[in-house]
Formats: sequence, C-alpha cells, structure tokens
Amino acid sequence: MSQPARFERIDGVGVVTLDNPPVNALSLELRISVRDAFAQGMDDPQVGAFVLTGGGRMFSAGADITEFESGRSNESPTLRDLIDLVEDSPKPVVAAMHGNAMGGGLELPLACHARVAASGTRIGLPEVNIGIVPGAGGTQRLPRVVGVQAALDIIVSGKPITAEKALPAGLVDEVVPSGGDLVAAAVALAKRLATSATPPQKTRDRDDKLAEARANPGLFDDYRKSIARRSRGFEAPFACIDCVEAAVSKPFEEGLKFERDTFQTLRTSGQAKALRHVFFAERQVTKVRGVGPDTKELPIRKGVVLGCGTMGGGIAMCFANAGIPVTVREHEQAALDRGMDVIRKNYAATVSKGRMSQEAMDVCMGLITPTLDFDAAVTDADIVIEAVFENMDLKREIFDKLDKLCRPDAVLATNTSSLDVNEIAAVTSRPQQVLGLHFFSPANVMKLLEIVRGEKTSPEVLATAMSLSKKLGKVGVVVGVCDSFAANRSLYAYTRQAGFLIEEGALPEQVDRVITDFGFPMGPFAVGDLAGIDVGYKIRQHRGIPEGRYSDIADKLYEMGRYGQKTGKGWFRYEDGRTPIPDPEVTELILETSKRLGIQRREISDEEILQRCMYPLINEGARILEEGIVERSSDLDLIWLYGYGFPRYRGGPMFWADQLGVKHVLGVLEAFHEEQPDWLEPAPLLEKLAKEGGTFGGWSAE
Ligand code: T1G
Repeated sequence: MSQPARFERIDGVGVVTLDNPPVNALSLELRISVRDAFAQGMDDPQVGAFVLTGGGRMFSAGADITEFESGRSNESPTLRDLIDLVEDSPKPVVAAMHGNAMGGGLELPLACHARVAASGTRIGLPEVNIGIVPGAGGTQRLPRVVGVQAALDIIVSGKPITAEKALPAGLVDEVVPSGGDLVAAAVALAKRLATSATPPQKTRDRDDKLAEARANPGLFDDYRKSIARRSRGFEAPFACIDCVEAAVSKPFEEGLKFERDTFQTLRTSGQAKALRHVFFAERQVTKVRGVGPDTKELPIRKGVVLGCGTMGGGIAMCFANAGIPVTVREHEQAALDRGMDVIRKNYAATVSKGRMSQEAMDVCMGLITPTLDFDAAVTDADIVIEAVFENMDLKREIFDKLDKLCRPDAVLATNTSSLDVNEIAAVTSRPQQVLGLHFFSPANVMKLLEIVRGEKTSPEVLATAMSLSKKLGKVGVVVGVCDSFAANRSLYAYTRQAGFLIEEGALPEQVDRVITDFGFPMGPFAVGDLAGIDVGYKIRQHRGIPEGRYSDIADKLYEMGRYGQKTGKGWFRYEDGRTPIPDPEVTELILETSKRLGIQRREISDEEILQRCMYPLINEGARILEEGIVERSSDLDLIWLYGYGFPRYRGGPMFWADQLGVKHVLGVLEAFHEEQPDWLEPAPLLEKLAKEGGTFGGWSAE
C-alpha cells in the first residue's frame, strides 16, 4: 500500500512529499507517514537538509476536518508533534508550496526554516471560517514572521493571500514563476542553508516583528471594534484576536498554550459544529442526482436576458461581472433606458465606494448590449434567461417564441420565483433544454441561485447551469418543481406567522428585534420595507398566495401608499432612508386589525416569537425534503444562509433543528397546531424522525 508521504534524496536533500489526495489533508495516516519520512532522512548521513512539498494539485488544505468529531486530530503524532520535529530539526527544512497552503498546511511551513512558493499559490489560515482558531501555532508564529497587523488581517478574515503578496510580507522567501521547478528551487535554498555558517533562526525565537505592537497595546481593542459589525454573533474572530494578543503579551510557550486551550474550547462549540456543517454542505450541494463529473456541459460564451427591470438588470450585471458578454432586451425604449441607467448607477456606486475601478466598470458596461430586437438577440444565444413580469401567459408566449428562434442547443431559462417550470417548458418542443434559474434580489449581490430542475431537464443542461452558477459567483442549489420552489415556499411559512404574531399582540419592532438578535441581518418587516410593500402586494394580486389565510395588514399599508424604504414609510418610518423607526400610525392600524378580527391581544414572549417564526419554516422544510424537492437537508440550510441571511454560525434551519432536537421542535409545533388547527400541522417526516430519534442531517430519500 502506497504511503501518504514519500521520501526521496535529491542532491543531498531529503524531499518529503505529501501524497494524500485530493487536498493533502493532514490526517493521522499522513502525519505518521511524514514522521517516518523525516526519521529516514534524519538518520541518513547523505541528507544535509530537507524539503517538504505536496503532491497533486496543492501543498495542503490543513488538518483533516473530518477528524474533529472523532478526536483523531489529537492522536499522536499530532500536527504539533510534526511542527516541533521540523522546527527543532538539526538539518534545515524548506517548505515548497503550490496551489493552496491553508491552516495546518501553513502552520507546518511556518515552523520550517524557509519557505518557497509557486506563483499564484493561495496561502492562509482560514480556521476562523469553521469557527475555530489556528490550533498548531499559527497565531503565535505568523505575527513573528509578518508582523502583528498583517497577521491579524490574515487570521481574523480567514482570507488567503497570494505568493506574490506573501513575498514582500516576509511570509515566503522566494516565488518560483509559473512553469519553474518549485522543488529544485527549494532544494537549492535548503543546500544554501545547510552550508551557511549561521544556523537558520527558529520562527519561535523571532521577536523583532512584535515590537511595534508591544509599543501600541491599544491596537487589539481597536481591531475588535473594527470587526464588531461584520462579525456580530461570531465567537472565533474575537478569539483569534485574543490569541494574537497573547503572542505579543506572553512568552512563546505560554502563548502557544493559550492558543491550544482556545482551540480545544472552540473545536467542540456549537458554532464550530455549525460552521463545519456549512463547509461540507457547500461541497455536497454540487453533487446532484444524475449529474456526474463526466456529464457534458454546453458552452456558455454569450447570454441574453429578457427584461431589464430590477431582476433582469441585476442578472445582466452578473454575466458582465463574470466576463461573459450579455444582451439585455426590453420591449420599449423608455424601459430599456431606465434599466440601463440603473445598471450604470449600480456600478458607479461601487466605483465611488472604491470597491471597483472605473476601468473595470467600463469593461463591464462594454459587455452589456441593450436592445429592443428580440429575434436578433436570441437567435444565436448560448443561454436565454427570461426575467419578465411574473405572469404565466406572458412567459408561455415568450418560450413559444424562443422555441422557434433559438439554436437547438441553447439553454432556455426562466427567472420565475414561483411558477410551474414544467408548464412553461411544455410550450416548447425541447423541454430538456428548459429549467428555472431563480436569482434573488438584488441579483448582482445575492449569492443564492435556485436552479429549478424540470421533470424533463437534461443532465447536460443541469450541469451547464451548475457550472454557470459557479462562474457567476453564486451558490447554486438544485431544487425540484413545486409552488414557489424550496426558498420562497419555506419563507412563506415564516413570514405568514410573523403576520399573525402582530395580529395577536406583538409589534413589528419586537418581532424584528427577536429575529436580528437571533442573528439575521434584518427582521421580516424591515425586509418587507426593503423589498417593497408594493412588490409583495402585486405578487399576491397576480399569482395569489398559497392556500389559506394570511395577515392582510400589508395590503392595508399598500392602500395607504406606504411602500417601504422607497416611500420613506412602510412597516416603519425612515428618516435617513435605511434605519427603521416604529410608527404610531402602523401600531394603530395593527390594533384596529386585531379588533376587526376579534382577536384579544396578549403579551407574546420573545421565545414564542422566535419559535413561531423559525419552527414553521423547519416544518415546511421537512415537507420539502420528504417530497424530494431538495436532495438533502443541508441544501435547504444553504438556501437560508445565502438567500435570507440565516445566521451562518447556527448552520441553517435544518441543522439548527437537529441541534435543538427534532423531538423538541415537534412538541412545540404540536402545541402551536392545537392553537391554530388550520396551520402548523407537523410534517410526517418530522414526526417520523422524532419517533425514531433521527435527524434531518441523517435523513435521505434513498
Ligand atoms: N479536511 C478534510 N477534507 C477536506 C479539507 C480538509 N481540511 N479540505 C477540503 N476537503 C475535502 C472537501 O470536503 C472535498 O471533499 C475535497 O476535499 C475537495 O475540496 C490545526 C485545525 C483547500 C481551498 O479550512 O478551503 O488546519 O466533496 O471541493 O474547491 O490550525 O478545500 O470531494 O468529498 O473544497 O479545490 C483549515 C479547507 C483546516 C481549508 C480547495 N483548512 N479547504 O478548494 O476543493 S483546520 C481549511 C478549503 C486546521 C489547524 C487547524 C478548500 C481548498 P469531497 P474542495 P477546492
């Protein structure tokens, strides 16, 4: 059986190569093999130095995350043992990195006596993204190599830097241009170190780069303040700052212990479990029934978007941002001019915030071609995305025309957020080419893309849509056809109850406070004002709402001309355009509504508000899962994280339900159902899992 680490001698240097595909995760087997490889070289008199490199497409993605639950990450030799072995090696060790060097896959090189990287290598400590701190010395050694400020930026953001940036930062000693021989460059450097008069300094002994921070201890509190808003609710980013502060304020060994204790505490925390779940969910979502790595994809070199309204314009920007030429078509000049103007203003706003250069904006605008000419636009398109008004007859008429005009291999997509994709596909002679691509508003910002698989959509078209989703920087989740698909359908279960809660005794500001305290960026009523009370009203008027009663207070707001942020008044009043202020006029309307409905208002606890908002969406999620609308519960979790801002550190509604205990969720829903016999009937799957002690995460249709 081949060893997960190879040893060979090259020119008097022992080259140890990590060989644990696909990402050289530092599993127990690999750690044992690396230890043995170094032992082989230590005893070999013809070996004067070492090079540590990675086989395959990268150096290493770090510790094996799958070992965290089992605790195998603590079995000897641990990563820390390997780090001590390398740092204390009497023979210099040079790390040769390519592709990715992440987490433990950087902590090991940080203990080496020098580092060489191939051009373009991504180097970082992303542990914060999975709810932990670097646990093998990264928070103690990185500040000693790149300085405290740079170390904080790398560790707290979890974002990698490139080799080209790492060189001036002092993180790597040499960058090998692409096409160059990385290992040869590392062997040459190792030989120079081995023959140098002065032995290389151990990273742990370097102190010079800490001096600046020692002179400015306030730096850490300033840093905590600077991340307070974007890291609201997360534990790990602040723990990372504490560890780097310990590197400055404590001797190395004490700092290392502080980091270790912090790591161990976080490793088993609820947030770390949730964020690990999200890590694997983001990998699982790309695995779709009937679509394999060898499923042929259709080329998407140019696209067409029909409709240049809020959605159409945003979708066109997605294509341009991805460098794909796109034609956007409107039915009249005024609408086209208006739409193009919104696109231009969106880009200009990004440029004015310094998040995009004027040149980049010009390139994107150059990739967007406005037109009124339907036929010319679609005839040679690789993909057409229809983003017109949410009306079935209009969409069927358009797809009938597309069927006659488009190339046989063109992908025909509808951006409907709720209508029956099979019914739309049925008007064409090529339903296998048709699917739904449901973008979320604003389409150029929201990362979620619901890829709606019609009953006849071909695997090739699905594979094409999934890879396009990646190119557009989206998280594509494949869902089946049902009313409002998976996203809006589960959303309605939540927003409907929010409406009932304010009829029964709560107020919008109370509901929104509970939901934002739970971790959402906004509550349902502030979201209503952002999306537009008028938009919600028109959708309800046009397509009706799923069966059953809903609170009609929003309709009253519409009739009062309170459309939300755009009119400065909606559920709330807005003086600065964005900050919701409770409005007595709305409170009065709500009290009147309760009276009109004969509801005796009552005190409603924050706990009940949270349960009444979240448990119904979990329940609807269970129905969506058992109907096979999504392939796995973690897909629904991603829909809520990327579509509606469900707090990432809770893992998503279905994962959260598993943490709460399915039995508990069922019990609460049954109690609510008694109060509301029309609503909240527990889903059969929820009852089944509660009875069998199962979890959503462990359930699958197969
Ligand atoms: N452990 C286990 N499996 C991993 C893994 C890891 N660290 N990284 C990736 N995989 C699996 C992944 O699930 C997928 O599996 C396959 O490899 C390909 O991954 C002490 C404790 C490196 C940028 O957080 O960010 O070190 O789906 O599709 O797009 O301080 O993987 O095929 O079955 O993502 O080319 C810190 C995590 C660990 C980096 C490559 N490291 N990985 O992206 O491939 S904690 C990380 C990534 C740590 C120490 C601590 C990315 C990548 P499957 P992929 P990719």
